[in-house]
Amino acid sequence: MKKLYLVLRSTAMLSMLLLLVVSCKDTDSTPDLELIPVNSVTVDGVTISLFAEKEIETGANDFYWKVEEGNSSLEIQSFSITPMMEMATMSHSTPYNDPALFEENKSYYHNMAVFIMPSGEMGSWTISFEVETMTGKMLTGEMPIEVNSSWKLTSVRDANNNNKVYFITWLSPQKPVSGNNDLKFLVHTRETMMSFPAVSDAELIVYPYMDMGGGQGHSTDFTTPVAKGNGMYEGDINYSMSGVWTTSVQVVMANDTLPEAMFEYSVLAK
Ligand SMILES: [Cu+2]
Repeated sequence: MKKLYLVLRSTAMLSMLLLLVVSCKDTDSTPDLELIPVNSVTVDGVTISLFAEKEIETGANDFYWKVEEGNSSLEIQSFSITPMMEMATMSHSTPYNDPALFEENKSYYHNMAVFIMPSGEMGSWTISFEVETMTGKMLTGEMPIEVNSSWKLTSVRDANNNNKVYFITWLSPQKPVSGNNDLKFLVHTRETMMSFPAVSDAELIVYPYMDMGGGQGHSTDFTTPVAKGNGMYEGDINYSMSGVWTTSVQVVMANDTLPEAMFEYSVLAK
């Protein structure tokens, strides 16, 4: 009798534990996702809202979208966007992908956009969108956005191939600190004003350097970023000092080596 009681008791405890685990998982979601609202547009009673992790800037930006009718998420069939910059004599897009359901928090759709130019006197950015509802209704609209300039994007031209332009994006660290950091780059090229494919089969030559003045300077420990697909290159870097650093990046392709792209930025003390 006592044995049965113990078994029952441990079963009860186990299910309580399970319940705890399950409810922890349920109570949301993405505690480290801190988003700022960017803009929102309402079409036919459906509100499409854009959120981001930081002010939008040149280089890589994670976008989080909500599609809501009233105050609740609206189920949709498809969601596509096109970022466009209107300039005086021409217009162009930028490297981006379309929003897909954000698995970590399904009230959002997520995509990435790499802005190659800041907003300003040269031109302005809008994102046009097309959302298809479950009943097949197409909701289309345009959302103006402001893109700030940053140090995280550079471009170089391939003199041996019609001056084809390549965009090198500093993806990580977004906020460099002394000690260890992931070191990630994105590489894209431009086929047309609307098409900016990722360059996934290159090798990078990277050199971090700190100028100490008076002709003195030094590098630091790092591992060279290697291709991971979709234009992504991943390595790491261990900054030995805080202060101003430069990092040159050279893209080496099968038949060609591009000129050096240079990033200059501050490393904060940890
Ligand atoms: Cu432009």
